[in-house]
Amino acid sequence: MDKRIRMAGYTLAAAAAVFAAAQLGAGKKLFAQIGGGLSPALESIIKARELSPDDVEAALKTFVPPGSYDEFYMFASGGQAGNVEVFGVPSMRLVKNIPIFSPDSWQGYGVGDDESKRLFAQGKAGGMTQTWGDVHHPALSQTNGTYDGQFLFANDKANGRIGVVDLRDFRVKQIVKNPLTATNHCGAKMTENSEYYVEGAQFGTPLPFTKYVPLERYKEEYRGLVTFWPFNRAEGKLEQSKTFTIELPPYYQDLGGMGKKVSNGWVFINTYNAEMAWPDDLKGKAPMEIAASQREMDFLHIIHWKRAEELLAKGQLKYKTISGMRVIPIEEAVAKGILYEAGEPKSPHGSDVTPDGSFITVSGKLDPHVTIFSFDKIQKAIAAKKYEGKDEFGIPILPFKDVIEAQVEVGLGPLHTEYDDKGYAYTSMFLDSSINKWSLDKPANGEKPWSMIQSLPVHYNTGHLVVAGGDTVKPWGHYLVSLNKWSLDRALPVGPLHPQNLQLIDISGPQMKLLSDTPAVGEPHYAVMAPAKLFKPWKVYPDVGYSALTGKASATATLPGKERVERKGKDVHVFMTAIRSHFTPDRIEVNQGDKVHLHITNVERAEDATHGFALSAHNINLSVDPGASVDVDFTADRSGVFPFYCSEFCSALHMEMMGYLTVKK
Ligand code: CUK
Ligand code: CUA
Repeated sequence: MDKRIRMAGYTLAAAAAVFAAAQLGAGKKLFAQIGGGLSPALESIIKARELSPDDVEAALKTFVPPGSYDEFYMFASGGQAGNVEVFGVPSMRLVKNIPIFSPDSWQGYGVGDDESKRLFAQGKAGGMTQTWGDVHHPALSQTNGTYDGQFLFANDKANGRIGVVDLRDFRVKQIVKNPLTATNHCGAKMTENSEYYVEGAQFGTPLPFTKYVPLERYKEEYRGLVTFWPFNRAEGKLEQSKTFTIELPPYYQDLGGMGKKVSNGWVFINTYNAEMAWPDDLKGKAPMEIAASQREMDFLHIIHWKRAEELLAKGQLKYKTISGMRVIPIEEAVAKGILYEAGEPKSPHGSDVTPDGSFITVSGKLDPHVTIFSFDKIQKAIAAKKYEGKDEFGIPILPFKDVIEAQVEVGLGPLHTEYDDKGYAYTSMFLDSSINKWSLDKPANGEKPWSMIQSLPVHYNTGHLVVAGGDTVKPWGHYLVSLNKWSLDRALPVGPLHPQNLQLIDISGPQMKLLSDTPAVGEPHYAVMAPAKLFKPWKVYPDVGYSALTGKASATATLPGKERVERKGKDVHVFMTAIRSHFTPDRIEVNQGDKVHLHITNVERAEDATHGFALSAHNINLSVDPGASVDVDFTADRSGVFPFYCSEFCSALHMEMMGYLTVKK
């Protein structure tokens, strides 16, 4: 595009931009001498960089002056990188990586410390330690249907796991593995007061998946599921022993929308592969992408989890115990009015409940519409027992025409929908590469309900999108980020694997406006965004000797003056302190074959006083944050001389912050 042509409409917009900048208090010097026009300095920058009025406006809207903070946090999935990345919005600056399923040596996570060893052990899948995960859906804890800034949850699709992050220190505290299912997906959402984390399976397997059953028995013996994990907020833990699971047909459970307000107590889970196809291409079976897309309609699962919870508490719900999990069979869920279905157009993906809880937007990858289900109509059909039949598992199917409110033709490849604070919905269009805005029942600007408003091209292959608070009862709106897969020509080329592209869009006005591109790493499936003021992270740990994993005083913390080495047979315990710029003790001598236990406490109270502990040739690096106490165990299996040193440049004498581990043969 020729930016010079766009310069034509410049003057008016520039004046507006200058005004906006003055309001922001930004660009103090550049704007100092304007009286109705632009300063020559500003004009020359705009010319030299060939900026259009839109560019200037976008720059001013996203600029966060040095020393100032962003207005929102965004927690974006890192996909196959196994982490969650934290961005400030609107600047889109990366402020933190939260490693969950994959190691991060900077933060001393997954490289030797006992804490991550314990977490990785909790997260064994099929008995094997996994050192990566595929994070799709971050979720924030909620109070009364809105984010409370306390906890973050993330699923690992590849291994059917969930990680729990405490947002006081932005560290993962728990990884749980669902022993029934190999994979998960819709485990994305929290119930209104974080009573449960809701995890849906993705691919059908026998229950448990560790039992061999040939694929020929797919329909008979493979199953899907949804597991409700109670969240103990005081402990910051999901409670595996108190979970309940509802067995589901072996359709592939995809995304789930949590009921809100009027629909609180319900969850609406998409499925695809109602065909129950299974693969065997060498034997001439149709490939899955064809076999699983035969039917015009799939099934939306409509689940009354609140009733299941109540009946379970009263002992009125039958369940089987499989792998230590309480599993409610399909027949029982149907008999007790917990499980219903409704048809939904071809290969659906997103299922998103409106802020008032009245409607559920479902979009099919192979259908050009978004379909809006009415919770009220669903309730009426259930009350009247008005079914259009049952599926092969005996689950009643509500008549499609009776339970939908509207269908909006949005275009090709609609995936996910979020909502703003003004009565509009935004749907990501994978095939069209756009974000499409459409009206709900009561749009603030008085447009026709259920109608298309605007389509904004994005670059490219958008998957999810996120609006600030867009899946809560009270969205903040203002910003939307389109989470695109591969940036192609949008950033400096870096080889055949392209960076992802997060595009920030201003949705505060009647028309959406693209503000910026941010290349990122790892596939950004979903993200959640919330005002910065909700979060109260610690600056240092509350006490000296704090264990980040347990959230309590560490039993092995070392206070200054109490440093020592204790030997018990082959076990050598080293109680060490770290303070600028010294480790005490700084000499550790052991015999080959000894088991070494280091207990390192950072006794600093200053904010900028993290010490690293890097031990040569042992695959160990720790991050010992102010107040934290960290343990690491290893066997001194080779003789030699191994320097250890502080791996954070913590002071002028940081280079001297070192010591030796010597291992005698
Ligand atoms: S999914 Cu990735 S774009 Cu796993 Cu939520 Cu839709
Ligand atoms: Cu401590 Cu460098």
